[in-house]
Amino acid sequence: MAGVALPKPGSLLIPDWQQSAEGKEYLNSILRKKKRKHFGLLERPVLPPQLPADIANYKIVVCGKGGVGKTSLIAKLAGLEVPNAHHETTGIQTTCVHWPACPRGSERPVIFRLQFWDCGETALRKFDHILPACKEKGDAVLFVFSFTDRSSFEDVPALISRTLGDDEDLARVVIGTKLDQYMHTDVTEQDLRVFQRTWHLPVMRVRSVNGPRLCDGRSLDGRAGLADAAPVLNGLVELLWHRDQVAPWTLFSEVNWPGGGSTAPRLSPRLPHCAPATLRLYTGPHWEDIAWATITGHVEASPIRTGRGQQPLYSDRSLCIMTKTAI
Ligand SMILES: Nc1nc2c(ncn2[C@@H]2O[C@H](COP(=O)(O)OP(=O)(O)OP(=O)(O)O)[C@@H](O)[C@H]2O)c(=O)[nH]1
Ligand SMILES: [Mg+2]
Repeated sequence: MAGVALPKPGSLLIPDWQQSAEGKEYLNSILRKKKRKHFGLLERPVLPPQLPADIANYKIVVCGKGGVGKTSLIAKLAGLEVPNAHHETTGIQTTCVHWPACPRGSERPVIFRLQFWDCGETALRKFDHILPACKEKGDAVLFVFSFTDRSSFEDVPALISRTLGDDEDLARVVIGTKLDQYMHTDVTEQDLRVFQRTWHLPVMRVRSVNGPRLCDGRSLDGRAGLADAAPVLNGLVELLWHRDQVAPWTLFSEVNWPGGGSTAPRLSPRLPHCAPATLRLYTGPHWEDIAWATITGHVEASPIRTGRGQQPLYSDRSLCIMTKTAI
């Protein structure tokens, strides 16, 4: 299980940005009448024109022993009602969570669109096709254990080996649930320190319990729920951002482009033999994916495809061309 260089919390994304005046405006896009808004697969938050944002999509697989609290964790992050009783998740259940955050040095916040794939253990055991389907184009796997069930914690290394091969490049994150059940805790902080020293994996802790309700006594208070979920969501998106934006890229070449502008220059760099690859260019605070291409030593990266419509995209800087072998 390879260890990855982890970002220091707050080193890539502005900590507590959601509590700033600007951050609160972006948070409003995922709230409606004080409740959390829920988005279907094809929906996204609607932002007024004065609040520009990029959208970054990630697929996150959630696995762990039956009853540890996978479904409850996702419900808590999505602002849904956390189930009081255990109902086994049969098959795969997907849930979309949107979370705005702001990279350091950037004027443009990012809406992280996290698509969680919750797979029950029985289904995984019963049907061989479920795990590959979950991992396909996945970005991270959350390995969930419960603080009240020591065997679920001790099984985490084996669970990781069962789920991912050494060559699979999804981020690995360990999450301990039921932190509120401290009277019944079976896993100590010392256990977690030893685990982290041994495996070099990020470990998060959660308590997936319903927060306060609105005056109607029924609906969950969306803003209070967001405050509860913020530490986990911020930790998760910073890891994903690091993995996506910083870690795997190697500098291939740099192009001097003094004028900048809204149309990109023609680039036809010679690439090393690493086909297929993604080209990526650095334009100040952002990385832009500019092309997917099957490369046989040569790639045309023009016209450059970006996710930002017609706006001028590039500042007066040189372009760094980064390559990444496709996963
Ligand atoms: N107090 C407390 N209870 C929790 C927490 N997380 C989960 N639970 C409870 O644990 C039980 C099982 O939670 P689920 O989320 O259904 O577990 P699961 O991992 O999805 O289970 P499977 O779908 O069978 O794999 C439920 O009764 C939850 O209410 C937590 O953080 N604190
Ligand atoms: Mg479940």
